[in-house]
Amino acid sequence: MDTKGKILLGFLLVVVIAVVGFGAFFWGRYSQLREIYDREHPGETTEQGEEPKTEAVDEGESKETMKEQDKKTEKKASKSTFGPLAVKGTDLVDAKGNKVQLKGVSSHGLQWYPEYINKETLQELRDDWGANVIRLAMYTNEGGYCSGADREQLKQVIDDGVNISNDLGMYCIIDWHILSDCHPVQYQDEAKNFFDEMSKKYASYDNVLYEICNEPNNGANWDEIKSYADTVIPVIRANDPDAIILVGTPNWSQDVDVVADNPVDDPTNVMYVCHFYAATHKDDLRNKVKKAIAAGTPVFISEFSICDASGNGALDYDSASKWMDLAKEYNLSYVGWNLSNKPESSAVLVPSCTKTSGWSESDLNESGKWLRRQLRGEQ
Ligand code: IDC
Repeated sequence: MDTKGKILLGFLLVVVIAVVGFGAFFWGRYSQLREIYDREHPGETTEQGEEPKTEAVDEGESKETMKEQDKKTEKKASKSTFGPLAVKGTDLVDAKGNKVQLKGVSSHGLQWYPEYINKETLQELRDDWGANVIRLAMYTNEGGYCSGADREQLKQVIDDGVNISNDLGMYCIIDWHILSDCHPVQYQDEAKNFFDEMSKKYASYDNVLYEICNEPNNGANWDEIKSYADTVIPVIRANDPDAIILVGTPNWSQDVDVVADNPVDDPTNVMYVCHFYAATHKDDLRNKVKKAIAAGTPVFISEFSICDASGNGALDYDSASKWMDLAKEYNLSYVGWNLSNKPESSAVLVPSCTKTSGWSESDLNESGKWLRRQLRGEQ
């Protein structure tokens, strides 16, 4: 072969190698794209030789991102100690059906004492006191959410409470604290808007419980409360289908025994609230609780203290221990009133204690010492 021939052959070889190389590269890339497309479009096939649409790759990537986000949400939601809760029979249970008892502390009115809703306080309540739930008492009247308070500020405190408790593996009750407004229907529209917003925001959190009316009173009867509950519950369910919802009962949340004849329309994961103040409420109320449970009503004690019903006065340790026996016997959750240093015997801190954490025994009021011992399982 002469020189010209060699050059031509060399040139042809380079062209063949280039064609084969590019071919292999494009085939590889095509197969890769097609695989992604097929994975994201199961059941669909592209025509032989048809280049898969590039959107398939973009869509695939965005699905991946969504999956990643889902994982993050799941992670957030699964931090609480027992995972998502449910109601089975009259019991609060975890996802496997094991009985769960929530025990903890309620804030005082968030419009007055927001300073205790922070990480150090909640962590101390969890680690030193043994609490697994915090209740966020958001008054509606009394200068609260529906009577002049800065709503954004209150919602910020609630958001802190929800997120901090979630990070700590604790549960958190968002309490629509009606009291001097007596009838839940008084602020029903505000309640619907509020719970719509809360249940949208916290739909992915399994540590949030919604308490829709603290204590109906002054003649608010069960028909009225039930009609309110049947209005607010669907609002929550539209956003958060499984969360535990706590419904107050007539007579400052004492008449739990009237529910069984006419429970709320959608009773799934609903519990009914009983509140007691041990120095005032004794066998009569304990018997109502037993009667309610015997009739199949799930009861949750979302507020109590061992003083009298004014939130003040002498402590009744004997009645308190009877209540705790009842709670143990029926697996009732209970939340002690109140996390503040207000000069009243239900406050867990002495008035001179201005610390919001790092408490010593002498910082605790007598009811606070009792509650801490109780939550720690020492009595
Ligand atoms: C009390 C507080 C007290 C406050 C009063 C009115 O301890 O400092 O001045 O409310 O806002 C309830 C209520 C709860 C009461 C508590 C004691 O749910 O808000 O707190 N109590 O009276 N029901 C029965 C007793």
